[in-house]
Parts: sequence; C-alpha cells; structure tokens
Amino acid sequence: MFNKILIANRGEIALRVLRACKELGIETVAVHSTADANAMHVRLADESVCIGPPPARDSYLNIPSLLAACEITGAEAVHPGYGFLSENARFADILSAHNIAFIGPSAEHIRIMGDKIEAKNTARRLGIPVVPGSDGAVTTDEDAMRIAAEIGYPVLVKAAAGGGGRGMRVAMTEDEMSSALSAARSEAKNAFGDDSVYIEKYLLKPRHIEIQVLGDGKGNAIHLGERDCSLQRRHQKVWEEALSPALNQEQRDRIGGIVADAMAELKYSGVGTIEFLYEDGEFYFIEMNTRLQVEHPVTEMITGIDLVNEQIKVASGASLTIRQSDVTFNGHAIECRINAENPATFAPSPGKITYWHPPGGLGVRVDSGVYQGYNIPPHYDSLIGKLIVHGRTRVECMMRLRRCLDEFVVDGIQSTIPLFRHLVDNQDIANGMYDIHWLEKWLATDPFQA
Ligand code: MV4
Repeated sequence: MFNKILIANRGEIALRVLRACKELGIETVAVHSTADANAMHVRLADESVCIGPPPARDSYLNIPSLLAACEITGAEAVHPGYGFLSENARFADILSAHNIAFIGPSAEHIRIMGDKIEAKNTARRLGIPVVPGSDGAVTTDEDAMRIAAEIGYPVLVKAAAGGGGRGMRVAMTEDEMSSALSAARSEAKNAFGDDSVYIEKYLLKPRHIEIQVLGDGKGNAIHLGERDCSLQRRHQKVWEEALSPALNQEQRDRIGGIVADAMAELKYSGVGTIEFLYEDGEFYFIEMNTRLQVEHPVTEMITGIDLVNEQIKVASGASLTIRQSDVTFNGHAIECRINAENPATFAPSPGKITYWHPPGGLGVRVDSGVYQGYNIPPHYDSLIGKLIVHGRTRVECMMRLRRCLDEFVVDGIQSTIPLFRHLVDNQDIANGMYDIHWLEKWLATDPFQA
C-alpha cells in the first residue's frame, strides 16, 4: 500500500479523497493555487504545496508543478479526482515515467475512451450494445447521406473528438443533412482542431443511465448498478439517483453483467462509468468515463462500498476482494448538486458564504469543501457541495430530501437549493417520469417567474 498520496484537485472531491486516505492510514499532500490558500482540503491535509496562480492551467493543470510537489513531499501516488487531469493519458504516462502511481486506469484505456469512435468500436467488440450508425468516421458527404438513409432519419452528426455535446447536429430529414454535416464539422474543427464526424440514429426521448464498474486490471471486474442522470441542463447534471426509476432488477442484472464481463475482458483497472442512452427498453452505449465521477456517492449509499478506498487499493496492486454476488442494492439514493449559482438563470454567484447550515440525520450525507466565512473564488466550477440522501424506498428518500432542503441554509451567495425545492415537489419527478430533455423543458415554463 502507498505511504503518501498527493491529491491533484480541490474542493469537495479533494476532501472526499483525503478522507479515504486517512481511513487507510495513508499520509496526504494537498496542492492548491494561490486562490485556494484558505481552502478546507489544504487545512485537513498532512502537508500542502502551493502550485501556482489562480487560473487552473497555471496550477491544477500544471504538470511540472505537480511533479515538483510529488518530488518535494515524497508522494508515491497521485489521485486526480474528477475534471482537471483525471482523464489525461499524457499525465498518467508522465507519472509512470517518474515512478509515481496514477490512481486510475492505464494510460492506454484512458486514450481509447477519450476517442469517441475508438471507444464505440471497443464497446461493440466487447459485446456492449451501441447506437446504430456509421462504423467510424464518415469521409464524404455522399457517404454520410447514404449511411443516414440506411439508418433512417432522424440522425445525429457527432464530432469524433467531441464531448459535452459540442460538435453535435441533428438532421430530422434528408434536407437537413448537408447543413448538419457542415455545421458539426466546422464546430468540431474550431473546438478540437479535428473535423472528423460520425453518424448515429438520433434517439428522441432517451434517459441517461450509466453503470458503475470496478476492475483490478487482472481480469476481475464487477458492476455496482446504475445511476439515472437524466436531469441535466446544458450537459451539466443537476440531480442523480440510484437505482433508476425506469429499470427493473432483470434489466439491471442483464446490462450490468454485459458491462462487467466487458471490463473483465479489457482488464480494466479502477473505477469507471459506462454511459448509455436508454429508450423503449433498450440500452445504447455512448461513452465511457475513466474517472471517479461527481455522482459516485449515490452508488456508495445503496451498495455500502467506498469507491475511493477500492480505487486506491487496486491502484496499489491489490486484487478485487468484492465478488459480484457480494454486491446488493439497498434502498434508494438521490444527489442534488449544490452550485453557487442563480437557481433560475444558473449565472455563477461566487463570494463570501456568510451563513452555512447543512442538514443532518439518518441517511444524510453532505460532501462539501466550504464553511461559514469561506470566500468562493470565481476561477473554478460552481459546485460547492452535494446533498446525498438515502431512504429504504424512493418515496422515503424523497420525503427525507424535502426535509433536508428545508433545513439547508446558505447565505451570502445564491445557490441551486431553491431549484431542488421545486423539483422534489414536482409530480413528474415524484413519478420518476423524466428524460434528458425534461429539465430544460420545465425551466422554459419559467417556474421561478424570473
Ligand atoms: C445522443 C443523443 C441522442 N441520440 N446520441 C450529448 C452529449 C454526448 N455525450 C451524447 N449526447 C447525446 N447523444 C444519439 N444517438 C442525445 C444526446 C444528448 C444527451 C445525452 C446525455 C445527457 C444529456 C443529453 C442532452 C442532450 C443530448
């Protein structure tokens, strides 16, 4: 096992990783920008190193500074958290060249899954169901038109180098195809410097359902069920829950088994998430995330498995000790992302938190790096905490969530808490009847009379 881990992140996830390290008896090194000198992850770590000025590219993304911090402190491993360098294959390669462990999968697996076409081909080869479409990039517009006609409209033109919804265009009919192709290509060229695109059948009202996996890189892999992340705005998840209100145990066992077998065959190491679109009882792979995700606590709440603890153990060379038959799903969990934002417009709201009173009690978890008197810097994302609530049933979970949202007080800044007070009382949400477009449609009805 490692003696000392450097945490190459900030905010709530740096704290989350720090807690797992402490419980394993591992020393911790925090890194921080000059804007984060007063951050909680710096205070709670055994040691800390300032790695640069506020902009992330000069600090949390600054590989030479991070290497120097490892060197100075003698850290044997780096946990990247999510975002920043967590899916950077070059960073994983550089660490290994310096004999420092990257707590995550192999650079090769990060690279494969970072290329949307290669990821899809790999998934298909491993027996994971994928969206019908072109097998790889389309070269000419004529090819694209022919393939679209074969698949049947509507189709979606996607950038090979894409992600986060950029470089995507829908063509509802053949007449829209040439403008969709040129728009997707030019947006992709601008954003990623690569104008290759591929084509998929466009699913009109899917849910976003993702499967959590854990592998040891030696051919052992298990799945930890799904999370339903359909409630999102502009590709930013807002509310995540496990299990999905749309699936039954038979569907879960089936898709989970397919994914776990695929990850065993790939010899995947660490935690990972296989993202699917789900529509009319069918799953369609879209991408794989090779990192710990923001919403991992909902899975922890229903399985009792500490994902960061497992991640660290397999990165140090241990074999998986949890078998698939050991994994059981207990009750229901919901996560609300508490952002420092206007709840109606989502405009960022950095500044000083003058009052902070998080909820508590049975089945309640608040993962946050903030405290009363803390000044939220404007340089990073607006996530200031996550409220995760567990109940024996989805109904109990929703009742508890409503109670927690009543208790939660955040003053001095605006937060997304009022948005969740609306959602927890909404009939569609209570019925679990929502797809990836639900939240944006509901916001268009001006629920805050903004
Ligand atoms: C799709 C789709 C419908 N059909 N692919 C958006 C981001 C990228 N990761 C995949 N995305 C989508 N791919 C097909 N064939 C709809 C989306 C999509 C979406 C997916 C997941 C979560 C939110 C979304 C919001 C809009 C569109």
